[in-house]
Amino acid sequence: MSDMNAGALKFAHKSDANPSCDFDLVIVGAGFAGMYMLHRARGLGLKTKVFEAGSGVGGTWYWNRYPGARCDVESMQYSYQFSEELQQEWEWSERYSPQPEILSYANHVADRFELRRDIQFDTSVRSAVFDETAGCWKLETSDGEHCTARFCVMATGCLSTPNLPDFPGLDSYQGETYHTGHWPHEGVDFSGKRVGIIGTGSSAIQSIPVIAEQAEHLTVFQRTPNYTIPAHNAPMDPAYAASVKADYAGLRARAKTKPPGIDIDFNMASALSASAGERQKQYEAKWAHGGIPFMGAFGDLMLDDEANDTAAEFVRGKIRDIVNDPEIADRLSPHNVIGCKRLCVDTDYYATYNRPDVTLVDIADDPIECLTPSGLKAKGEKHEFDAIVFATGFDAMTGTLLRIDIRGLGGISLKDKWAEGPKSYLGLSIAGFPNMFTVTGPGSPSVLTNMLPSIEQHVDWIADCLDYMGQNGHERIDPSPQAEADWVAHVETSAGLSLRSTCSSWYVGANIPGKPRVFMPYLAGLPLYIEKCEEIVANGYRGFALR
Ligand code: NA7
Repeated sequence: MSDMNAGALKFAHKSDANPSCDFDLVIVGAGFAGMYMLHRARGLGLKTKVFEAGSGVGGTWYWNRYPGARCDVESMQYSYQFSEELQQEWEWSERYSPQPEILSYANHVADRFELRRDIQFDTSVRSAVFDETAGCWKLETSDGEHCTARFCVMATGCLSTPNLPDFPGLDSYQGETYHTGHWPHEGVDFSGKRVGIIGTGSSAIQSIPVIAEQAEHLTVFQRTPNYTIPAHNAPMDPAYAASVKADYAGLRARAKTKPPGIDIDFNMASALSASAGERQKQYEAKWAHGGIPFMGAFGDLMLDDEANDTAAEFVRGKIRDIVNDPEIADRLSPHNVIGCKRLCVDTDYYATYNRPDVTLVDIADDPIECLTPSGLKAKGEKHEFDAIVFATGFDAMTGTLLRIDIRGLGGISLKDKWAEGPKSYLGLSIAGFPNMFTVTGPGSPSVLTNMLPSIEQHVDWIADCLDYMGQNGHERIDPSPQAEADWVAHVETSAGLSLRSTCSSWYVGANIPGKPRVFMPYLAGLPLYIEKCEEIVANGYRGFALR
């Protein structure tokens, strides 16, 4: 069914290049990255196997089933573009897709391209060790199975290892507990229950209004208030969907020219040069449009504190307008840089605090003391709950990779190599770990962009590289330590140019105790990143040792 690789050259050397390996390629993870990698690998004729910890495809969208879970990128853009037939035939029902629909889409793709036969579900990879003599990656799975592969692609996702803080007394709590990132498949009915939720990040902001509708009482424990912009979600406008489909290639091409890889309007004018009236008009228009494009209101919002604060103050004004109790509105109002932590996109979040059955507890200066058998203790007060929801985020970008015992040349472990922060070349490969690739790894734009186009760009780059190696008889690829160090320095310099790197977010690992504080994603935007990737290829894979 593939219409992408119809004309692709077959991999010249296949497994006969190294008959001592069981597979040409092992892919870890069957989310959107792993699925597309498998599809491309098949087009190259590679003998490929995928290991997936879940019982189905979809990765993050398989696990994150909390009430209200929804993508914050519009449906028409949060989808694969590698197959024109696929993007023409799939119908999204809402402006922003809910999790179940994204998961249905992932399953549809798996069926349509017959991916399942090469995916082993319910299996995580425990270790991956490079055997220098055989030139194979040796993998061990959670079942104690072993296999070897010439190449290994880590498609392990950026938000796939939930963070459950080590609250004192955690085990003593007798009620139900849930983590937004690992939600029960059968769903949860909170009717008639007293529910506590810890955290006010994106997952909490999406789930709080929905849980509040159900629960007898909901208590929200907020450590840091967050900015959120209304989604104004609605059923998909058929005329809009048709207009996109009439020129899908045009939309995709425009998106590639924008830093976040999303076709949205950016006003490059300075907020500070505009009059107060012009600013208000522009922010109102962006608020009415909804979602992440709010940050495209002015060109200097992420460059200048004063400019940023004009947008922040606008949102604080909206909070004051929406929330009836001025004291609660004040508690909900963030005073850090807007857009520094990932901007949230919501449906009725602030208005939910007008409900008599919702309580906001500010724990900014007074952390949760402990969990108790019947609830938790905070600010000296005991709260009793039938259920506690941990909306406490993820060990993002590196957490999943570092849970696997990955060892490269000389037996060096990735954990040791990354002890002071992740180091990679292009976010795609790691010096000393030959023939291993990461999709949307640290050092790539990944989480700062629309993930699906970024995933496709990475996978295409990796697949083209494997093809090139096959055509040219190369056995091994490894970035040079110098090229890697230069890229790490470039990623760091780019981060320093934006206000985005100035706060304690999961982008810098601040949410995980002991995690090195390094701004992990590449901040210079997708267009520049693509340009650099292409330039490196055009120069004979500059920075890589190929042999
Ligand atoms: P986030 O954005 O990391 O949010 C986690 C929330 O949990 C955040 O409000 C944290 O407060 C809070 N948190 C974490 N640890 C604690 C402890 N120990 N005590 C109290 N509160 C805590 O994760 P999400 O799942 O909401 O969203 C992740 C991404 O998914 C999001 O950016 C989108 O890309 C989709 P903090 O802010 O650290 O003070």
